[in-house]
Amino acid sequence: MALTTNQHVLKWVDEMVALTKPDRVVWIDGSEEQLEALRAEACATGEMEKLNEEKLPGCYLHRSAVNDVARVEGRTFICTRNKEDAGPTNNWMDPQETYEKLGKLYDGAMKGRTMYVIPYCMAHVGSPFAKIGFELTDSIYVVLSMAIMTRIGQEVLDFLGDSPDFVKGLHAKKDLSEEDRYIVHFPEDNTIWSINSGYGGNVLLGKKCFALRIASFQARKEGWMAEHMLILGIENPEGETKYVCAAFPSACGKTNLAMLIPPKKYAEMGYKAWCVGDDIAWLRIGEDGRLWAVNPEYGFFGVAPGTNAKSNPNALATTRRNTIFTNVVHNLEDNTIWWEKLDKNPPKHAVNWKGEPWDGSDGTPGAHPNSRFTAPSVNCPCLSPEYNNPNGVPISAIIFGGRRAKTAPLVYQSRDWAHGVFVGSVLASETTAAAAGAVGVVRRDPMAMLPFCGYHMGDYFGHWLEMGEKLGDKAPKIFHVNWFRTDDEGNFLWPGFGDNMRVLLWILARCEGKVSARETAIGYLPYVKDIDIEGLENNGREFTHMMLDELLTVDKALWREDVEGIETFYAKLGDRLPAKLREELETLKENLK
Ligand code: OXD
Ligand code: MN
Repeated sequence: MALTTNQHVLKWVDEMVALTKPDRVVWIDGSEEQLEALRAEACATGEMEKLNEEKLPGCYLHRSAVNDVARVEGRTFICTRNKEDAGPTNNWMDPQETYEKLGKLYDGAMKGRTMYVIPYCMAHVGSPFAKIGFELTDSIYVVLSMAIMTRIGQEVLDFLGDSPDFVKGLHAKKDLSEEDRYIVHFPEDNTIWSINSGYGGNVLLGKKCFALRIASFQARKEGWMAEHMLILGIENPEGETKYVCAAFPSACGKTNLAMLIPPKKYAEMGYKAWCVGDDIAWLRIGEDGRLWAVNPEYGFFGVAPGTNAKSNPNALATTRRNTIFTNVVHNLEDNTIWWEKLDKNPPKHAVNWKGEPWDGSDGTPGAHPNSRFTAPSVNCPCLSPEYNNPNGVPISAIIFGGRRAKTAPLVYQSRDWAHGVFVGSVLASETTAAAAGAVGVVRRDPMAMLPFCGYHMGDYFGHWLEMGEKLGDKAPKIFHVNWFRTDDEGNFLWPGFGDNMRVLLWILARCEGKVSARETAIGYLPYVKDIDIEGLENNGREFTHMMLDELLTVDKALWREDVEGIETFYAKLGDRLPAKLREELETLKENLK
């Protein structure tokens, strides 16, 4: 039975039912009874397996199809009426043609199946940031995952009332055909269509599809920002907390930074770190003129392999209850789970991510490298007390970061907001052995939004510049960090992890005007004396001022090479690239002479 009388919702659901022809339609009210019945049903059909209730209470294992294990950027489209509006960094298809073409694929796609109607809210129900979406899906895994990742159910419908302002998401698993797999966005119609996938990033439509691609488009129209950023609070011994947002391309330790554990020395002094979000930030200018951020999500969809008691104890603790694991190893000895680098004891009697018997002896990984946990935010031991504040948290600094072996120093500050937008716009990271293809290739990923910006990147940079003008002197300061500089043997020069806090403290001191800096060709760099290295070790050796000095050098020849890459990237954006950013590039070139 429909749970709303909203005619806009009912009419659209009817149309989608007529198209996909499910046997049954079930509205998700968000109650524990309903979710528990769905868990039982998923276990009965083999879609999920219940794990050891004592060791992992409320936890389940799911395996996706082996041809369906990651986001598919090549099959992801932005369908704006005018092709130019999607820009050169997005795949584009004509909206009308796409509705027709995909309409044929959806026709009868849910025959013999159940359609679940999930009302969900990104950000806190009732808050100024809140945006409502519906996902129609034929997958119980999606329903249960959305129930972790977003706020769902009756309260969302009550908040929506009769409004037509909601995002319409349609997902059908169909037959998981790779050739007919599509993740398409119609930003001008607030619509998302996903078909032939069951993998989280393609089918949990509240996340990348809505909270980044559609929301970035809405944000430009409405004067706010939807960014691929973590939100972290640092509390000092006096009990004052300052917040930063940070954008990193994938494989740069974003979740680790979001859940940072202060080094012992700082913890003893009374410093604390608080996680507000690990992936997405929605930012608005508050009544006080400052920039405020919320995490619109309700859970974490994190990469499992590499998560362990040393790399990220908070993330590990977050996954110990009410979590869905996807494509990890099933340890049959005690009905628990395992993944590479969880510990040094792979189970002897286990099933790998493909569902095959596995004991690790053939050298193949047991968990898929992109295997995931879907865990409720409330589980996180360092979750910020402000996480549930509907007004969000005020942002002091925005940090961009990439993986650069040589070029970028440990940290630098932009000269002003426009220069900071330039720094974000040319954000780049070098490929690692974790991904297929050559290692060390520089990939430009502006603001870490390359696969997630729902419109033309040039216009997106323009929107950033406008936000800076509105914020004026209340704008957060913008920084760039690089935890990944290496020596000539490829060893990391900086210990990273919790010790990144030492760099964050310099950043916050800069925001408060408490520390000076030296001006260089690329921006402001710290004086060596201003980053605390007391008690710091790297690779078992004492960390010295000389090492820090090396991390804070700017090699102009390398930067001149980088400028060539920037020019190629900017050329791609054509005349929608704001003139201001071209000027910033000219200034950099001049400074590097
Ligand atoms: C993610 C991603 O899964 O950025 O968060 O790819
Ligand atoms: Mn992400």
